[in-house]
Amino acid sequence: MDVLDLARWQFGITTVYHFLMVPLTIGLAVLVAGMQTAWVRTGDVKYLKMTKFWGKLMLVNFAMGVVTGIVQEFQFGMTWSAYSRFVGDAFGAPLAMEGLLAFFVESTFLGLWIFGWDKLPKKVHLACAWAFSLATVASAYFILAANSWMQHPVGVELVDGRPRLTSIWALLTNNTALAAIPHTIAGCFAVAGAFLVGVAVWHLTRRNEERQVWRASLKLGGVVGMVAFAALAVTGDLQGKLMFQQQPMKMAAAEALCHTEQPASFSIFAYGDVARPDCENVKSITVPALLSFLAHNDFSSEVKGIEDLVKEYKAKYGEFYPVDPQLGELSGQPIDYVPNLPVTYWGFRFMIGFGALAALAAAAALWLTRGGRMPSSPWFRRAALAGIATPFIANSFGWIFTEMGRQPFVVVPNPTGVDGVWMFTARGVSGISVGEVLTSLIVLTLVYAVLAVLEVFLLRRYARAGIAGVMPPPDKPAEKKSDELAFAY
Ligand code: HDD
Ligand code: HEB
Ligand code: HEB
Repeated sequence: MDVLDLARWQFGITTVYHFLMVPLTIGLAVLVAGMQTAWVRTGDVKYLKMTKFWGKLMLVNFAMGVVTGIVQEFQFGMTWSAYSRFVGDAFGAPLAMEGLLAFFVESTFLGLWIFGWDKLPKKVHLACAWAFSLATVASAYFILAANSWMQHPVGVELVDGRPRLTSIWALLTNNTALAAIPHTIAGCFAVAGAFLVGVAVWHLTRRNEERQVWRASLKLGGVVGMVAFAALAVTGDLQGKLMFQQQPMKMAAAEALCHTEQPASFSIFAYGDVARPDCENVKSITVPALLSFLAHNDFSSEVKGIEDLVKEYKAKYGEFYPVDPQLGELSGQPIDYVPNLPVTYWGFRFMIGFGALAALAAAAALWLTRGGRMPSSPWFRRAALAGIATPFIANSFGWIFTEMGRQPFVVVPNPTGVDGVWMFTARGVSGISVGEVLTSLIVLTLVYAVLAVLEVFLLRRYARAGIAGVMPPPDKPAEKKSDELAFAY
């Protein structure tokens, strides 16, 4: 493996890992603020217990999210310095906004929330919860605006071979971003919903305590999970339509659509050698004309296949990489414009498939527990716990598809944008040695593995402790005091 491969693996591993924490933080933060609102409005102690219990899990996960985020940010400078120089003038701005605005607001109000339980007026304290959770959403907005700019650069001019921002507004209202943000946030709620259902079912089937709290959590999680999936379908459809215009190769790759079709059929299951871009041996079970509909909202339009797109790309962006030692093994070699087909094809289907599974699991949990029922089979508990994983998996595949589908570009050319604002991934990597990347790859993977173990250990521990772990019964005031300190860390 050369520097490029290692650097890509490193970014992929660390960032997929970061995105295990992110959706749980965002989804839980908003739901916890909602629970606290319910408590302030009704005075029902059930909601207070929910706020404290889920709030604590959110805090543990948030801490991990921050650590994993900080560690992976180093990579921009370390392994992707050429890329960072290229994009710096364009999306340094949203990233700075993320850091300054979102992170300061996040941490300030989170601090006030943690320490303010008995000190701040109830409503002010509640406002802190909302300020914090909305700040996590704002931070998602900025970082997704940056990522969307890589997928579809807008709002820049080319100065001395580098894009320079002309309009921050264009960047923040990039249609790619406006579609990706609700899709991603809905994915966060899918994660939080499944988490609530899984943990609540665990408690309901094991112990006979605090049933009201767990019932309410289960219901909330189930409903949120189902609504989230509906929102994912609507926003995903929008993104699909944009992608046909903005990154036609990514969509052709998602479908392993080798030859241009009119009308184009949607592939459900392909078998044979999906990895071969000429599609010699690929057979596929298809729904006629559905792909045309996904792309253009009608059942007859043409969708371009990989073959034709490769020709177009070659004509526009060249057949060979320039001869340049910085490009390593790729120097002077033909440019492969086809993304990794098995990954994009199956990544797209796993995203949708695991998401659908999460929605089905949510619906099943609601149905099986309707009207006070509670299945006693251990399978119900196991299935609910396994269900926690499904939206995490869907999210990971969504990103893997999105990020690997844009190869070989790290900044994808905008078909209607300024000429020259694009960059090959091979061009973005730092001029460092294999040994250096290998070292950071191994160190980071180990650090993240340790963090993963710690995260699971802590979440399990606090999830099992239940309500007594955050709010001991009122008849034991002495314990209450020490526990509050523990809650405040
Ligand atoms: Fe993130 C924390 C950096 C992708 C959402 N991230 C976090 C921190 C850093 C980063 C330095 C700690 C300080 C802070 O809270 O701001 N994040 C990155 C980098 C990314 C990235 C370099 C991409 C390569 N992050 C990313 C995405 C999203 C978030 C795509 C949302 C959709 N990040 C957050 C968050 C965090 C956070 C919700 C997540 C977990 C957490 O806070 O608990 O604000
Ligand atoms: Fe990214 C890469 C995922 C976000 C930037 N990524 C990458 C990869 C993956 C990912 C898997 C690898 C691919 C290849 O190579 O093929 N992402 C991801 C996820 C997320 C993300 C999961 C969530 C967290 N990104 C992001 C953002 C940004 C980015 C936000 C910006 C800002 N990426 C990036 C870069 C890279 C990546 C720069 C490197 C280059 C390449 O292409 O690779
Ligand atoms: Fe998704 C991405 C569609 C579901 C998560 N998505 C994506 C894309 C598309 C889609 C088209 C790409 C974009 C670009 O690249 O630009 N989806 C879709 C559809 C569906 C879905 C159609 C059906 C319903 N998803 C889903 C789910 C989930 C997801 C369920 C989870 C849970 N995705 C995702 C993510 C991503 C995606 C995370 C990445 C980011 C963005 O947004 O971009």
